[in-house]
Amino acid sequence: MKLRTAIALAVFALTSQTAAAQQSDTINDSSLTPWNDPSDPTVFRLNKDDPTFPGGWNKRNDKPKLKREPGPIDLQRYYGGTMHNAFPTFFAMPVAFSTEDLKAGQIEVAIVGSTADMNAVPGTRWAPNYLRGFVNSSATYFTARGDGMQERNESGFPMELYTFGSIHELRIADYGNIAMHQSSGERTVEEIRKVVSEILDADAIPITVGGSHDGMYGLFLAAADKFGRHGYCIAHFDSHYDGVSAAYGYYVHNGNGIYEVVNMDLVKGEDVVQVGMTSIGVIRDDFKVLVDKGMRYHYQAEIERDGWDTVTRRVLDDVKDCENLLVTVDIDIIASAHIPGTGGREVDGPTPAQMLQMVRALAIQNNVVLFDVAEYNPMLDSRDGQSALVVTKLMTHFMTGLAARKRGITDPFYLHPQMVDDGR
Ligand SMILES: [Mn+2]
Repeated sequence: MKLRTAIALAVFALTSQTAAAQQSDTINDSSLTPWNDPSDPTVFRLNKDDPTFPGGWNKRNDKPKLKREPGPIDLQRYYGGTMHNAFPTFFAMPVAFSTEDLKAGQIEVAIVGSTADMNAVPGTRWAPNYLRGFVNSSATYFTARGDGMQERNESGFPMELYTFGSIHELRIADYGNIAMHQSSGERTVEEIRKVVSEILDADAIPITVGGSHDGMYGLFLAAADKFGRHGYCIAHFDSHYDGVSAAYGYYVHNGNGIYEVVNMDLVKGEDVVQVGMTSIGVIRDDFKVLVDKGMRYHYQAEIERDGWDTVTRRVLDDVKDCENLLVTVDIDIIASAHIPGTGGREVDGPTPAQMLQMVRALAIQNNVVLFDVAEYNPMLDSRDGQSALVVTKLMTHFMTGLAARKRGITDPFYLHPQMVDDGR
């Protein structure tokens, strides 16, 4: 072969590899959303004469994009002060509406509210907006030293000092809420896939917060569209194993996301680890299907026998070679005395402090590409917002871990020396 031909072939091979990396085969694979198959008689017929069909519920408002340069928008009237004076965005952060806004602001973390609401006890749809108000009242001060993102993030933020890798060091935006379709979990999941993809396309880390756990299939689709089939793994924390094959005939259900993602072959079974289950699983056939495909798991019974610290190390070991890690936390994993505001309460399970350590450790050890805190139901929360406080802390501790990793810290259990020095 002539040298020139060889070079041309090599360049072609490189270019096609790049093209393949940019376009995941999941994007146009209709078998991943089988509920849309028009040739299938079990597909529900919708009323096409309805003037709000098909997109009234999730039609985008283009006004925020008019007459401005792309970038995060700072909504705060005041230079700083108490959070009670702040416009209620997550942590008083600027808002963004598009991939372009996130890119222009070099945003690293975009917090987006999920309003999915398919738990047997409804109410998770109110989670994100309730949390915005709560976050602002629980964190006393904010400071906007100027108009820029960096200034906003540098001070007045509710730090978690454990690592001294403070979340001031991250560029954060509030990406608004993801609409839920009131009659269709499938449509809601499609919208979750779309909005979360906008964040991933900006190479930012989405923190999805609030909604019921059926939303996780939308996260899994978005992650596959970005990182490719088998391109990521999942750490799933939950009192329930969410791997049931029985979902009353529906593809989208808040107890079957793990079963779906493995059986749709988006993620390999061996790339899934489940932690904290207290209930059904081991005796079921669908559990055996997942385990046969390599899924790893740590029941609450194992935690009771061996202790939280030991099991935490096992979990970190399970995912240590994972290139892109998606972490999803159903807050019902935490013992219900600490977290009344969720629809699937279990009395046993870790304390908030133990879960905070876990999410911080994962954020330090792994390249976490998406962090999900699901199943917060403010309608069930105590009046003082006990559960909202735990959800807020899960977010801040995760971001503290990210900040520590950004500083080059690699020990997942790193604690700042001054924080563990007893003063002698
Ligand atoms: Mn769950």
